[in-house]
Amino acid sequence: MKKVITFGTFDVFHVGHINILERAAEMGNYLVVGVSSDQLNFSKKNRYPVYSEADRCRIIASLKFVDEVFLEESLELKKKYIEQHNADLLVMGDDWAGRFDWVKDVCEVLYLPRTPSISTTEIIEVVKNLK
Ligand code: C2G
Repeated sequence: MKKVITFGTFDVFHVGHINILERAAEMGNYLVVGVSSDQLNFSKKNRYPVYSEADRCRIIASLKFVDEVFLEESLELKKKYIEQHNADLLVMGDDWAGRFDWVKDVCEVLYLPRTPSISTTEIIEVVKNLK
């Protein structure tokens, strides 16, 4: 059995999120997703997500190719989360390329290409400018 783990905020859920989660799931037999907490998001991006962490976890947990969801409280705890879940492979989008290579002693690390032309930030801007 190959366990895959991935992390993200998944705020204002969109097709780019589906694409990476689906591709991550295809890399193994079991997919665990660490959803960034509201607090972690604030510390990274200086704003709270539009959707609460409870709602974001519920959305991700409802996907047919996701087996398990937990809350990611800190980027520095990545190795601990990987070990706790016995993950064999960490998958991230390539906007994070190289940034998690430091966990390579506990699991494989793979960066997949992001889906072009879609992001939560862009959706927020489009909605703001709707007349
Ligand atoms: N993603 C993608 N294509 C997009 C947008 C996002 O493939 N057009 C991927 C990102 O590369 C990431 C995942 O979707 O792997 C989640 O993206 P975000 O919600 O933006 O996650 P982020 O805030 O970068 O949090 O510990 C890592 C962090 O929690 C990642």
